[in-house]
Amino acid sequence: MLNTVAKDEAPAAEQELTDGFHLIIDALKLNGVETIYGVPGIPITDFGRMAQGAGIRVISFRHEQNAGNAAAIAGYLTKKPGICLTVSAPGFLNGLTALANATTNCFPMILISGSSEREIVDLQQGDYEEMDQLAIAKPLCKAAFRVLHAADIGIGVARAIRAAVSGRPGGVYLDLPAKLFSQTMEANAGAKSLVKVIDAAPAQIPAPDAVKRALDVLKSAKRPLIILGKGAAYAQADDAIRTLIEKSGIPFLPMSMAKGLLPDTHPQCAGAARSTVLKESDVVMLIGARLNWLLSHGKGKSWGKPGSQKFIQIDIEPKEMDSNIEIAAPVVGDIGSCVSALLAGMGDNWTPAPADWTGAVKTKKDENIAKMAPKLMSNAVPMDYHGALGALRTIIRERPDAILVNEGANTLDLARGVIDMYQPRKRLDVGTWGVMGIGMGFAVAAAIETGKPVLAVEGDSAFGFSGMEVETICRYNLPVCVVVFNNNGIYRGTDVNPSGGTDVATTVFVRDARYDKMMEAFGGVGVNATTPDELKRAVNAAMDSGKPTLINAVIDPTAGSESGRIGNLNPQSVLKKK
Ligand code: OXT
Ligand code: ADP
Ligand code: MG
Repeated sequence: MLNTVAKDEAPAAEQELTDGFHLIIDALKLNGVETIYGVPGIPITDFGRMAQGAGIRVISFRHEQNAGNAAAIAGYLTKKPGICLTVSAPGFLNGLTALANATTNCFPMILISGSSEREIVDLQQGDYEEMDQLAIAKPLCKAAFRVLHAADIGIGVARAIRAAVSGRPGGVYLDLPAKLFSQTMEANAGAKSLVKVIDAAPAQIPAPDAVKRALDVLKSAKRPLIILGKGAAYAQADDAIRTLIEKSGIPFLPMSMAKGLLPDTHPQCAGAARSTVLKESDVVMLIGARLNWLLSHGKGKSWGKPGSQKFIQIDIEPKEMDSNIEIAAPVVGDIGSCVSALLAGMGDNWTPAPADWTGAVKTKKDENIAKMAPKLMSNAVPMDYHGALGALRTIIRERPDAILVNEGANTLDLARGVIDMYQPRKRLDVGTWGVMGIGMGFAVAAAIETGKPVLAVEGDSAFGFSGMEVETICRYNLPVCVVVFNNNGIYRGTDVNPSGGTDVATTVFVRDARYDKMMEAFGGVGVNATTPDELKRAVNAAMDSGKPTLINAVIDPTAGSESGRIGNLNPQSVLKKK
């Protein structure tokens, strides 16, 4: 509240006033917002200061995309919308990639941007950072709102929160024109205009006949499979999901960010028998996972013969059903409610999955694990991916509550297979879009939201997209250890310019760069690691000390493959190569 007095409007007693700045802060605090991720500047510099003064933690980044990614993953980790705050036009656009990525991944976040004067923007008269931000944000997020009057701030914030977390979570844009911040209104009326959102993400109970249909399909299965996606991890229904898996005895395949929902070392985990279970299962139950490209759209050579597999899908979004193939048993609702209903319907005499099927899955999985084991012992110098990842795998086994952030191509795909996860929501990665640049934003928010140590395993290219945020990590003294897998480039460091010209190849970086020096520049710890043993010691020291650390892990530049494990998605020219 303001102490300012509006003398003209105070007839008898002086009126106490509030303004847009205070109302926005009060509305956010009323709804439990504790942290804002952003970049200051016109017109939100004072807002950031005042929010900090009012006890909200305001984390300033070097680039809005990283702040946006931080907000998005904060939303995923907490089930509350993460808040990103940016300036107008260019700052807004920088945050927009993260907002779109959050929406694509079903992470709840709110991008709040200051904007220029409506009257000038709408007449296109060339205001400072002029842009019709609301119109631009709309197609890229779940909902977009603009607040023009101080009296509507409470409703505007409430609508943004509800839109972000209810139903399928996603990104929401909230446009706050500069004039709004200094608009005043009578303080009591202002306080009354605020809205505390009750039951922001209401339970969505599945229809009983949908549950029965799903159980009937499941009962008929000879080779059932459960696929757990990041929606299942997000739902925080960990105990119910574990009970469902164990009671049914069905092998489960975790999608990348669902790894650890049940430990990867769980006897029913089929992560190491992926191809086999996708191809040979006859009933597949999807829990919070979409049949998108990451599951080859549920058809084609990764799957069984057309018509040989039936799908049950649990999802909060009805439109997801039949998106790619026919879903025999759609179960629409929130995962906690759906899984509980399935468990209740299974009763006490459920027959577990047939032993010949679970045995076959186990055999394949043991085979693949045995095949990988010797590679993880590799002490080759320079390190290959498996040698380096073998060291990191041990560290996560010994520190299962650490959060693993992972991006890159080979660095991503190989780490996903090698590093077992043991606890839910501990693996954060490039998600549905395979987007590079999430690394440091995710790492900062993971440390802040959970207070746990963070290990960010980054390809050298991937790291470059958000690398400047090592300063942010040092500034807030966060327990983040970044390991840059430095193979001198994108996929490999050995490509040559096909023209024979003096420019290096398009995928190649400065040879033998020392990324560790970047962390040292800001007072953190930098280490150059050339062997798995050095790498392991440096990561353990970082995790023990909690000091911001960057380890430049020197990786054989010839070791990677084009696009990691998704090289098949690269279009090929049919013409003869020049
Ligand atoms: O069953 P089979 O026999 O098939 O075996 C499977 C498992 O059963 C088995 N497995 C195991 N065996 C033993 N033990 C264990 N524990 C185990 N676990 C599993 O292993 C195999 C493989 O299992 P997996 O991995 O589960 O299965 P698979 O077949 O790979 O799964 C398919 C997918 C599609 C689900 C999976 O591959 C996946 O999730 N992929 C995600 C890929 C992805 O998103 N990649 C990132 C994008 S690549 C590219 O676009 C890049 N760019 C362009 C760019 C991007 N992305 N963004 C922006 C903003 N701008 C540009 C760039 C610039 S990557 C990139 C940088 C790359 O360079 P870096 O330097 O950063 O990285 P390096 O490559 O390291 O140099
Ligand atoms: P993955 O990439 O791990 O396969 P996706 O992002 O494709 O996962 O799918 C997540 C799915 O989970 C989305 O379809 C989303 O609607 C759904 N989802 C998210 N939260 C919930 C929830 N609480 N209850 C039910 N479904 C949810
Ligand atoms: Mg690389």
